[in-house]
Amino acid sequence: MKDLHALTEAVSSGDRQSATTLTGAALEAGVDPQVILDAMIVAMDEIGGKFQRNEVFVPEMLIAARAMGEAMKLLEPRLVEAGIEPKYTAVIGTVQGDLHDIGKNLVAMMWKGANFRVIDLGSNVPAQKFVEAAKEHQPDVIGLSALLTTTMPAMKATVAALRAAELDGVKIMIGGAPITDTFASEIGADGYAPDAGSAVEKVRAMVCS
Ligand code: B1M
Repeated sequence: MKDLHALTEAVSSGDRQSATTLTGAALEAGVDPQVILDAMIVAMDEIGGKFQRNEVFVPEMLIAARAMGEAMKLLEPRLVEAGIEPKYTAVIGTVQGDLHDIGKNLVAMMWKGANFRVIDLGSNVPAQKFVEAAKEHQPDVIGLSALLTTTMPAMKATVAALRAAELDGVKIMIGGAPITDTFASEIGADGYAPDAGSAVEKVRAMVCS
């Protein structure tokens, strides 16, 4: 449908006004809310891919996510009415001792854009709080972020606490500037993503297969 291509384009270019107007028009025209949501997810996938290839940067990602967020205000009540809920849940946070949250927020936004329910615990999050949130929300994936070499041990301790809690089938993804694949293997995480675009691909590969 022509207008949904326009909606994808509006979200990926961060055009909030058009994204909202086109979402309203599609709802008026009786388009299935899931189909409208899918058009926005395509947009977030596009922008995530461009970010990975360094074709766009943080501001473009932020304005695309904001455009989707605005359009979602119209769409969400209709998704709820139709009984359409995100299939997967993620808990995310920056580990204890670390106040950096810009990268973590980008990953959270991209996961929301991929239609995950995201519970964001914020920054400076103690291991025990991740464990409690995991028990409460039964997520499919837990994302840990760290930006300081000095908080990498807190990430290791958080993974250990989550493993000790024996949570059923929960995957753990880690990321942040000093984090590597090798470190992820060393501390027993299930995966690592270098940026917010790859974090979407990785999370889908981890939990949607
Ligand atoms: Co801080 N800081 N900072 N800082 N800060 C760095 C990280 C640093 C590299 C600066 C430097 O020295 N060149 C350095 C760390 C050195 C090191 O450990 N090797 C540093 C330091 C030392 C500090 C303090 C100790 C400074 C001081 O007080 N002496 C202090 C620590 C405070 C604390 O946390 N306890 C501190 C404080 C701060 C501010 C509060 C002022 C502020 C943070 C504000 C905030 O986040 N709300 C800040 C900032 C802004 C930075 C820099 C400039 C930018 C970080 C950032 O937001 N990048 C940073 C230097 C730099 O990077 N140029 C620096 C943009 C963001 C989009 O990228 O976070 O890497 P990033 O996220 C990426 C990926 O890493 C990945 O995806 C994101 C998007 O692509 N990713 C994930 C992140 N999390 C992921 C999770 C995933 C998957 C991917 O799965 C779950």
